[in-house]
Amino acid sequence: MFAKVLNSEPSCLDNYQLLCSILFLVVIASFSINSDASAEEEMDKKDSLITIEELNTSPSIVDKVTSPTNDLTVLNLTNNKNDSVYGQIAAFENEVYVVWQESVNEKPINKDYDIYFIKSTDKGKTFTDPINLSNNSGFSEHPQISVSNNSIFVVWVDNNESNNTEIMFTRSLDKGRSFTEPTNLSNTLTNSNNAEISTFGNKVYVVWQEEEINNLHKGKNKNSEQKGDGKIFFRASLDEGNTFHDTLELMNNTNDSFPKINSYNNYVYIVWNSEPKIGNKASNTGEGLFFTKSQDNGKTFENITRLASENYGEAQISTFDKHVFIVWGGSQFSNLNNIYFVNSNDYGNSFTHPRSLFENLTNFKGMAQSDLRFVKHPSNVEIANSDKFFVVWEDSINPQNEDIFLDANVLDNSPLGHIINLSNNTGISECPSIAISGQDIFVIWEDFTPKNHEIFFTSIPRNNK
Ligand SMILES: [Ca+2]
Ligand SMILES: [Ca+2]
Ligand SMILES: [Ca+2]
Ligand SMILES: [Ca+2]
Repeated sequence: MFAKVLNSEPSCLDNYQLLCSILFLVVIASFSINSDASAEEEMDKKDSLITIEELNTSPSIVDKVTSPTNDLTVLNLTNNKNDSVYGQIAAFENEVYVVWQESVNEKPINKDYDIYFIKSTDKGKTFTDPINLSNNSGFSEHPQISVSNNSIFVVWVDNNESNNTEIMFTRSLDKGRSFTEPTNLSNTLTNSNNAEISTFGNKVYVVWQEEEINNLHKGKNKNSEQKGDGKIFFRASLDEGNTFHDTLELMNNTNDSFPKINSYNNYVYIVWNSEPKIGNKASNTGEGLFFTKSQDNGKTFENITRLASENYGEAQISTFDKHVFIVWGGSQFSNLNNIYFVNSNDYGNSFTHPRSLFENLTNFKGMAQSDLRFVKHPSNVEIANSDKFFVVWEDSINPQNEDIFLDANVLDNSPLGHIINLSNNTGISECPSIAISGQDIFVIWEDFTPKNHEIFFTSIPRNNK
């Protein structure tokens, strides 16, 4: 689509454009899980929520940023000549689930991509052969995955059914052994993209961006980059994705939005950015980072609040019990040199003002910003939580290399340090996704070090003593 690439750093979008010579909207990987089992565990541990103070009192992070990496085992999950991109990960108990988007042929012409799924039953030591979830001739892209007990839910964007993009949905009720025929959740005449999914118990929630300009309009304005209004759409299922309620429109007049969603008990939380529109600088009330929540399983949503009006990017949201954590770095629209966050301890009724993760840390330790050399232009921030929140992101090492970092500040008494370079290789490593189950942290990302996009995987014990 018509993304403005203001950021010269490689990003998911940039590399993909280079490779495929096509334009499209990027969905940055995101997800987090809330299983019932972990929820109960989380209730017990709610008072151990990571706090700002805890973040500030870390020992030196600079010294520990790279050294532990050599101890990590990194698996190439795809290891083929096809274009393997946009991986997403979820975990439940000993099982690890991964979805990604891959070209059917070595040369990804004609946008012939499908959505693939693999699983591990041994905490990521071994994985099954892939299942093709989309298996159509359309451009199947940007999968998202969520898990609740034995049920796995996947959405992606596909243009197979019509001349615009739709949000496709499939589920597995048998731990990924089989999946249902995909169904069309959006079913609109306009482009439906940037989908995200959240699951809690037997409830399934999907949010996406709907775009006014569709392919019919494009026929009249070929090569036009003018965009119409965007909208934030939402659908809920209360029966494990068997049926979905009608679509709700949460906000209109948005622009280049990447809505994110998470849920806990009856609460549903949604956050999204809305970028400035060209020629519409006079009024900026529609720009920023926005939030709304539902207390009734997505039946109704409360007033929209603006969490940030500057230094905002593509956000991610995570929650457990009464705690809501929203974090963001830069995006292809905004080049931030920090990671920002807000948090709520009252079910999203009120949030802190935006704070920056590393500036606070720097000031506390008296470090110069230049010492934090691994925090240049963090982007594609992802978050997951169990009783605490874990953040991964990509950042630039040099113009030819990006790496994946994990804020492991919450690794209790761990010798691993506090910020870990997970990829630590020579090529572009990007688009991380993170999941937590029990004492294990699982991270995947897209890596071009093999001179071909592959999905890389690693796991880290939370308490590596
Ligand atoms: Ca590949
Ligand atoms: Ca396809
Ligand atoms: Ca559509
Ligand atoms: Ca790298």
